[in-house]
Amino acid sequence: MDDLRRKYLDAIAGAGDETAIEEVRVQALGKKGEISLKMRELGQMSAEERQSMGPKLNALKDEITSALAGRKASLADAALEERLAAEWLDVTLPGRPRPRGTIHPVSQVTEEITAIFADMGFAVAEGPQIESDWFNFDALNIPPEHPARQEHDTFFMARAAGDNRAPHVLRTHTSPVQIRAMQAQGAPIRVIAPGRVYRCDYDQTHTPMFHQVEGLAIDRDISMANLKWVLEEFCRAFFEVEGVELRFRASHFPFTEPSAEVDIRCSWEGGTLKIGEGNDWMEILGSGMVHPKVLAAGGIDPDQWQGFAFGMGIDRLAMLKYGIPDLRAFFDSDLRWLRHYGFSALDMPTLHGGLSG
Ligand code: 2NM
Repeated sequence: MDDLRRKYLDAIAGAGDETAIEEVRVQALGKKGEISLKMRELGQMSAEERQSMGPKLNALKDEITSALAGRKASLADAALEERLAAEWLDVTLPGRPRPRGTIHPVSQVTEEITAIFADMGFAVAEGPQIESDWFNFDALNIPPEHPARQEHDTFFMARAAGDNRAPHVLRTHTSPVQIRAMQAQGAPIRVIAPGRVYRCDYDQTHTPMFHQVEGLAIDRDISMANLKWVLEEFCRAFFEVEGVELRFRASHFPFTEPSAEVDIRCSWEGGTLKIGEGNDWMEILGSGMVHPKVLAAGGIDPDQWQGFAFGMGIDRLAMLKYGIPDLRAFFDSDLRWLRHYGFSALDMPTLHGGLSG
């Protein structure tokens, strides 16, 4: 009995992990374990022998059981101590500096516009910034000799010497994205195309790269009335004022017929702009019913379908909404300016959460 006791207590003391402990337990107390077998032999002993051996074996079993549990606990303690020693944190260290960049007003306003039109069922379409002249002009009913081609201040890409095909251009509007969307999806369709556009023009109010968002809705019975509702709903949501009032003025674009420029009622009293009140009007966008030739260029049958389109400048909308006086500062990458006019990366605009936080 003493040999048995020594053997197993030594084995337990020498067990280095849980697997080793379990091995010792099976060897001693498992179904076919050495001590279990001895206890089974009690049945064949004389009553006298049984009376002396029984309690001793039971005591040995208890002692080994508690030695196993004790060893297990001390191994767990040691493991915890080791982790605590390895995984520590100096809470007196200084914090990391907050990131110093912010969301650019153009990005913020693009997200706001996208959220408003998404709520009205418009998907976002994207396309290349380098376009063929067919997508940028011809498809939009601006043939080679049309005066609008000159008015667009187009940047032309270089062709290899001897290549006499018409050069590609930096897109002068995002309309080619809408042509591509018509070709890819067909009708009915409801998309907006926000993005960078380029015109060779640089002064107080123009930068050679700026941002536009254009919208397109085509169905069997879309009318100018739908256009007016969509644009009014947009302005109410974007400028966050209930009483917006729009004025549609007859105009001309090659890609729409009829065409209208849209003004918003505002006041400049005291040098600050207020939208929705006052006696001034400010032009904010262009629009119209998509020209049949433009639908055809998009692969859509103009005898079956009709729709409206509109376009506006994102940079200018950002200046108006957030009181930013100088357009050129948009592209200076001045961190102090960004910290003043920029937005937190954490409050993305949603209609339910308030557009501009
Ligand atoms: C504007 C004004 C009026 C316009 C037209 C199209 C297209 F591709 F569907 F024909 N997209 N955008 C459009 C119409 C743009 O911007 C002042």
